[in-house]
Amino acid sequence: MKHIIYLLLLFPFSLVSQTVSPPAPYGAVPTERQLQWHKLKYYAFIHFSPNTFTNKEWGYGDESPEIFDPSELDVEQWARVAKDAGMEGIVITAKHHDGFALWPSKYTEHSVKHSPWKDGKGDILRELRQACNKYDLKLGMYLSPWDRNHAEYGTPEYLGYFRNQLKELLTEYGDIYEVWFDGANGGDGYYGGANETRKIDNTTYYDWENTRKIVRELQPNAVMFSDAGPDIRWIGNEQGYAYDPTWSTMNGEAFYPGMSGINDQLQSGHEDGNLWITPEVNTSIRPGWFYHEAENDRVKSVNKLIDNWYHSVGMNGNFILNLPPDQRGLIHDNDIKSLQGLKAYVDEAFSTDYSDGAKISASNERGDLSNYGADNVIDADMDSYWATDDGVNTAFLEVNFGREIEVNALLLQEYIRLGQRIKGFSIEAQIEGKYQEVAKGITIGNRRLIKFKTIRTSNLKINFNGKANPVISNLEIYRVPEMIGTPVILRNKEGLVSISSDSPDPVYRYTTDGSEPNENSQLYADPFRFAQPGAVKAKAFLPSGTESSETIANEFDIPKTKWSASSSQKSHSYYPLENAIDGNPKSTWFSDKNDHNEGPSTVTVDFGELLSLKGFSYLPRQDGRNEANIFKYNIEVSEDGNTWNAVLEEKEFGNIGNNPVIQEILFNEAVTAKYLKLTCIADVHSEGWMNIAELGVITR
Ligand code: FUL
Repeated sequence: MKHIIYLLLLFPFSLVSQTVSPPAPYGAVPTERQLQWHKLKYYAFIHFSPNTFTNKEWGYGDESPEIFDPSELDVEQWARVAKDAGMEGIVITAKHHDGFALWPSKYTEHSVKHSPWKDGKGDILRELRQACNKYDLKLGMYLSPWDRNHAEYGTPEYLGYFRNQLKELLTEYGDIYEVWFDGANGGDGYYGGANETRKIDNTTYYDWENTRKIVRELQPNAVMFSDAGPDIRWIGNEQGYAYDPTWSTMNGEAFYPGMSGINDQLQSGHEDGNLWITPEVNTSIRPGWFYHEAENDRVKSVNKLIDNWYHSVGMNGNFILNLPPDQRGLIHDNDIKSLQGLKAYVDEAFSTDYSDGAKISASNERGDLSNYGADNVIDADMDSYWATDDGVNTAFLEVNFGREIEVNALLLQEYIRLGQRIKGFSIEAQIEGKYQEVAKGITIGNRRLIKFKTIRTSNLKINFNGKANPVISNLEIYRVPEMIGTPVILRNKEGLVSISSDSPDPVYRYTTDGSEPNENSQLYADPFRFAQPGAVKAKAFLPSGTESSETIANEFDIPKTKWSASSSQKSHSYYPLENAIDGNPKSTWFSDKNDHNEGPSTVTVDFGELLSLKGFSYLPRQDGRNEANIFKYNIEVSEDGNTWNAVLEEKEFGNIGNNPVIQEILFNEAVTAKYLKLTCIADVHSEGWMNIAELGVITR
């Protein structure tokens, strides 16, 4: 033993260099096919079907193939637009819920075969394959499991049909990089003329284990998307936003496509989950997934798309952006304009990487060896990485530019072959000789873009806190154009108003007297008390100029300081009742679907004082889904909690399934009440549960 120690002292370097192995993987790690997908960033979704011609979002399944007749269909235009936008592939709705096949499937007559387009001889998927080849784009297939046209839907026979179609898609159209399985199922449909509601058991009906095997066998490199994987997962909203934290890991076995009430978990993933299932962030460039002429003026702005970019590509996800062709069969000019704006921003913002030529050092380098040195994060090689010694889970990188420069954004990438290890990081900049924190976050994963206020500095320090020793493959440093952002004004239960936006750059000026804010209005610093009814109006300004956002106004009624709530149905364990009255539209209360009481469920709010009520307001969940939204309801009020007075009976929130905006309902006459009871007679899918993002009153 003594001899060995002696030898170690004599030849530390040579011995250590032979024994230092790469860090051991931490937790779940990606498969080869997932790693290929992680190399992508941004691709198109195409929603095209009879819905394009009937102006619907969900076709019933009874649409005649005759109506599918695009006048100038040019699939090459789609590919050209996608390529020019910097996209890397296209995923197409080969079959949406209406059951119409965009290819001449052997297994159904409900397809392009019976459409006037190309006299029934056309095949959109074949044309798209060729266009993708021409523009060097990958091709992915969306095949809706729910089929509202098929007579056998709901019976075991349908599964054979579904699988046959899947096989056609996977054998006839070359390499497929992604297969998209949608979990949506609304129940009713045409079903070969039966016109009825058919419920299936999502956990067993599609026999996912064996259905997925078909994809593995026929397209082993394709990743499969669904609400819950197996390869990539839904981000839990259709607005195109991933937030911090976004774990790539999930306890995915417990989830299945179409499972409801799990959006928050899909959004964040599970820290230390046992499977690697990273989110794909999806949204449409328009409000709807299919083209509607009435939405031509509601195409997402360039700023909105930039925001989506930071919250998808920049938040450990890939970005799939829907570009729905119009009735001509072309992507509309307004959509193209926004796409080009995003492309111009990305090209400009990320053109100069200030890590080039900078000096970099680390607080610790694994085995003191250059193969794990800090330099690896700024070489162009994504397979080289900086790592620390085992047990050194807290460490920093220091970047010296050799001169003062302006910076305001960083890209960080973990070497994910070894798992997602970072659980916290912060960025400090040397300002006037002292390090000051300029940004921080929780997760990194494959890619994290973090934007902060523009600063002048010669040195940056990035602190990492790992679950295991940090393993970082890439660091890039940018000075991106500043963004104004749209102010969001919120008031919490205590009556404190906060103003923020998704951009770190702007300052906010506000008024509380109803006047229009301008550059001389009160500058927002910290949350301020506004415990009274009235309007707060705010505008965002870039600190360096007079450029400003539109005015955002939030009309507040009385504060909810004294309120408390109770419900007849238990709360879902993740979503407490307090969420319904906390002033935060993002936090939602869900009742527990499994807690069935006799009769309909109620929520009662105790205002803590007598109020004169002119009406009430209901905001359903704001995450892009509509399960558990209250559809039919009663309102009762009481002064003492014993005697109840029916104010509204058997009312409906019209179209709340499709358009989940705030519902402001006035009573016929003002009533005095200390208590308000909301009874949910039916939720939009009649599943026996409900949600409330925010419940409010109208007193003015
Ligand atoms: C949802 C579908 O119901 C929508 O129609 C759309 O296809 C979207 C991408 O997924 O679940």
